[in-house]
Amino acid sequence: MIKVGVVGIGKIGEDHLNRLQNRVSGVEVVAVCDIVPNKAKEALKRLNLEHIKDYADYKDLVKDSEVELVVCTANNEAHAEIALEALNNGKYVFVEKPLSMTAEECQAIMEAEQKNGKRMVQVGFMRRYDPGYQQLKKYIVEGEIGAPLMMHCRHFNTYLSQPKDYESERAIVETFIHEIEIVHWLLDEEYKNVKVYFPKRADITKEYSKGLQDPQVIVIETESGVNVVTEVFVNAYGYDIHCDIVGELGMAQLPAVPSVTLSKAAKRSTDILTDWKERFIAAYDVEFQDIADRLNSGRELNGPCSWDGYVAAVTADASIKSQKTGETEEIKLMEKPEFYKNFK
Ligand code: ISE
Repeated sequence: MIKVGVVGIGKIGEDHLNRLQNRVSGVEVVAVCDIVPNKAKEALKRLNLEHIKDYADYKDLVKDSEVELVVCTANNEAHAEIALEALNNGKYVFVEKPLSMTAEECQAIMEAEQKNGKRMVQVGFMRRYDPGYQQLKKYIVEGEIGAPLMMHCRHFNTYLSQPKDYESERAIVETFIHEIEIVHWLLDEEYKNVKVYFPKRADITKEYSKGLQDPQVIVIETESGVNVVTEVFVNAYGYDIHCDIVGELGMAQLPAVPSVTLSKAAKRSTDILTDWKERFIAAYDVEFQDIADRLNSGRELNGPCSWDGYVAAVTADASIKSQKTGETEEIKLMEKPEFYKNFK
């Protein structure tokens, strides 16, 4: 039984707490912590988990000798600090995406992990555990569509579902970061450069206080020359995720979320999700179950690792630079440490 401490009990933190305690087997949440007084307490009450220890300071949670795995769902800016504290105390750590806000912090996390001599970090990029993306990966690996040549992704969030101070950079670091990671995993090759285009701005952006550019079109070129075009639109008609891969022999497309067809008033329609949390709920369950099973049986973690978090951070930085310069920006990675070379 793996003993878990959850740091950060916001929306996704409470979700993970519930998932770990009620849906994943072989884990037990023994402690929680939130920087906002009473926030964790209220969540524990809602979930009927008042017996769980509630720390005011995450450092005390990390030091708790019962805690073996720290689940970090605090705000993005705090990820690196919490991950480092966990690693320096020899604890496994699951960090929600992004691993951290800067590539330098990701490097520090990798260094601290390596000092432990084994894989200790998993990043919450849950899409790898979604059956649709797994099928896409299988088709690529088995050569079903031949060598991939180009990709078209869409990451659409529901109209006005983001806070009014949402910024163009956040659309990269919080939203597009998923495509950065999943495409890197699907194609299994490094990126060369990125260019961000600003198409005609949606009128609704007038309501955003920090000059949000929405939508954005981002083009990544990989080392072998695959072109990956992603449309990011955080004020779209619903939560809609697309991923099409065109290869030399065929095309593979991520399926839409199944929904009953309603025929009425001489029309046929199907629903589109509106809340992103519903789209990958099952993928999160599978990811945490995999972590629990591996740790309980002494096997190594094998999901998105800190190197993947670093690649995502460098690519996000280059994308943000391109937003500002309007130019194609290079994606320059450090030499991959030996330690990470065998991880897929
Ligand atoms: C959000 O910030 C996330 O983290 C979700 O994983 C993503 O699907 C969503 O589109 C983002 O806005």
